[in-house]
Amino acid sequence: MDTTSTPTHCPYCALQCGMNILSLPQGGVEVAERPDFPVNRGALCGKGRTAAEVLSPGARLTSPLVRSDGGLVPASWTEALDLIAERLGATRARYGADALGVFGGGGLTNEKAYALGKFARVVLGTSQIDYNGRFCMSSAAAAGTKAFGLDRGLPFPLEDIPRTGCVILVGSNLAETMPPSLRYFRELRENGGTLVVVDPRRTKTAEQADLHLAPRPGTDLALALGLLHLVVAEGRTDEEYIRERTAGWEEARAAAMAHWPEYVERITGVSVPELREAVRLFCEPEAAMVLTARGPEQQSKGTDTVGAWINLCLATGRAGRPLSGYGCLTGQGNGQGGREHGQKADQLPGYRKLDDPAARRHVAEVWGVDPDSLPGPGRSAYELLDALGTDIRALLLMGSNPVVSAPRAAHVEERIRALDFLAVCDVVLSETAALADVVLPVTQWAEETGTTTSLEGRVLLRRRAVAPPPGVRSDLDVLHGLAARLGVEKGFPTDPEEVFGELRRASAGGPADYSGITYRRLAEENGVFWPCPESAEETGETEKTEETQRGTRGASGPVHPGTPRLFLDRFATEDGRARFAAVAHRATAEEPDEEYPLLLTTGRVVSQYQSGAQTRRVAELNAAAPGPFVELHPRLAARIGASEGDPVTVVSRRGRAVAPARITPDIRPDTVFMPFHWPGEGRANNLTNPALDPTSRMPEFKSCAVRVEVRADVRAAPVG
Ligand SMILES: Nc1nc2c(c(=O)[nH]1)N[C@H]1C(S)=C(S)[C@@H](COP(=O)(O)OP(=O)(O)OC[C@H]3O[C@@H](n4cnc5c(=O)[nH]c(N)nc54)[C@H](O)[C@@H]3O)O[C@H]1N2
Ligand SMILES: Nc1nc2c(c(=O)[nH]1)N[C@H]1C(S)=C(S)[C@@H](COP(=O)(O)OP(=O)(O)OC[C@H]3O[C@@H](n4cnc5c(=O)[nH]c(N)nc54)[C@H](O)[C@@H]3O)O[C@H]1N2
Ligand code: SF4
Ligand SMILES: [Mo]
Repeated sequence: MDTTSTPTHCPYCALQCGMNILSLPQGGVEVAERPDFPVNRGALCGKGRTAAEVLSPGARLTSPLVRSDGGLVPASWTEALDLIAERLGATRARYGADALGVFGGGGLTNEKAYALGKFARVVLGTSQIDYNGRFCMSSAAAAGTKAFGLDRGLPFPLEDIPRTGCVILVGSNLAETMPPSLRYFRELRENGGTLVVVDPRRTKTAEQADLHLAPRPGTDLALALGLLHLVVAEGRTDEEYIRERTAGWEEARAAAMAHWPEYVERITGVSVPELREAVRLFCEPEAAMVLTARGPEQQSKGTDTVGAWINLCLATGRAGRPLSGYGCLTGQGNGQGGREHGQKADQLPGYRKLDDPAARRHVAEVWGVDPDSLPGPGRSAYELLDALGTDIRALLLMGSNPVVSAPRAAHVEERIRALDFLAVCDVVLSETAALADVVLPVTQWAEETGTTTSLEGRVLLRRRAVAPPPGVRSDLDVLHGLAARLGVEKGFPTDPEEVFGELRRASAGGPADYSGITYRRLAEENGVFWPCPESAEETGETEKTEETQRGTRGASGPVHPGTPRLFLDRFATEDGRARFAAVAHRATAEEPDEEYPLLLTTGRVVSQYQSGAQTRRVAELNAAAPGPFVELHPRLAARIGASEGDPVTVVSRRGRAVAPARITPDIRPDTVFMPFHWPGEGRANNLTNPALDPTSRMPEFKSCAVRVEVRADVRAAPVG
């Protein structure tokens, strides 16, 4: 037998790097470069390179598990599915459909996300569904929808970055979170463009910047307003663009004018000369971009904050024009598609709204149900988790590990333990799966076919490359089996291409229209950017790009080429104009005080992924990033008597976490940082604040008030 090579994509982040999976003649699989995929051109980070290790039976689950005498014991699929259906049915009969919760994930393929949303509404009849994407880019999604009428993470492909004049990268550490993407920013600088990084830490990404602004966590809103103030004061606005393509400028302008540079300097800690320099770098070239990631978004004012950064783009004519625009760097493998097809509390497929009667009619027809039978919008992720064991009595969870990743995690863990019944589908025994009554072992990326939508809005085909081990079934199989047991025999196919066919019809005419996308096209074209209606004639939108030339004729007219670049002619609002946000600075939900004098912010390291459920099972990654740590500035360390490696205790109003000190001048002295990838005593989310953004319902992962303590027996001699 020869080695076979299958082109596919990485299981982890939203860059969705192309890779080849080699099936070796002696057995086993290897990840290899796939230089023909244009986004990463063969480059992979350590997580992608080692992803095949999680496929091995030693690392993962291979049998359903059922709780018995307090422990989890192997069971047959029939037993496990029967038990879940029976318990969900009994809970619904006793307490009503809304006592059933469903929690999904942005790592699930489009097909799974779609089927999960449909399962909740059609089979369970519950409104109580949401997913971990709420904790991810929901603030940017809300702000983008308000401003542009449409939320697609990047409204342009990454290949545009090297050709713009300046990029302001706000709260993204992409050198660690999407390493192959760094190439685009290097090329930008080689071409004479500049990079401005806004991060309270001097990260690996900030090291690449021409200018690094290090604001206090949670003050990006004031920072953006201060920059806009200077844009106006220095006469750098684009009045013609503002007149022709926007609405709401007067109010936004007045709000910015109230944010004097000296006032902004006091709030953010970024000096007035630095603010002026950022404005100069952003405004001098002909084109420029602002990109945000979790730093400014994971705040209880994340939506307003992103709105303020969009205002800066709009006031300077830098949105909906070639090589200019605002974009959000989506995080999870299918962070984009996962937010479009119905696993969100308020949503129907195609990015339709659950409370829109026309959307309900359209989707109900595709599903063959009465529109009135569809429940209304439910609760957001944290609110749903907070309600477990009270009005939500049973939960089906697929693709998330909230025991590690949810804010105020000890409380969330307690709520999960208070459930009458928990069923978890996962590839590994995650910390959350370990609490379940039934665990179902499911197939992973390389063992199943499906589509994901990358941070560029590019829909991609992830192909099956290897057979799963015996005993493992796909999430689609699980939903099919449960639906049948709960009386819905049809409508939950197990073939992903069939599910995608239905998703195309359900999304047709919606904001995220996939109806013109087929598996065949995805395989041939290295992905297709949505919106992509069935036929180019339907919209008359044929973009004048190479993609158009490639389009051939389909059954119902010319094939739509897909839409790599959005908003060039008009924004997706009713009148085609972008909307300024009228926003003003406000404090974080929890400002430091005498008892909790410091700010904690949290995030990621290059060698672990999210809750670590997958990457903590890979030896090479664990060797590189073995456990949590607390980053402290040398001045702070000296003041509390901590030396490098000392166990320090971080205390907030929610709880405490213990981890070794990592002392570095690369962080602000008033701020400490912890990565959130680990459970146990170093769990960063013991500390985080579930204060929610009023619009996006995003929790404040990026700032809460803490104090840091060193045990008396390890305390270093006081300095100075
Ligand atoms: N290695 C690795 N890569 C990943 C992931 C992973 O877990 N590990 N997860 C994927 C996912 S789902 C996501 S969402 C992305 C996240 O990708 P990023 O957003 O790049 O990751 P984070 O580390 O959460 O946050 C980025 C930066 O925000 C800074 N920051 C903290 N507080 C503030 C603030 O108040 N303002 C500003 N401006 N910055 C602040 C932090 O110091 C940090 O350097 O990464 C994806 N890629
Ligand atoms: N303090 C702090 N907390 C944070 C953040 C932060 O910056 N700071 N970031 C937040 C963000 S941006 C995110 S996205 C969340 C992510 O946090 P989680 O939602 O916990 O994400 P993962 O760890 O990726 O969990 C995915 C789980 O699904 C499993 N899985 C993978 N693929 C599949 C599949 O196809 N089917 C099924 N059934 N299971 C699968 C994995 O093994 C894993 O157990 O964390 C949030 N939490
Ligand atoms: S950057 Fe993201 S998609 Fe690329 S190899 Fe690493 S984890 Fe995978
Ligand atoms: Mo995320």
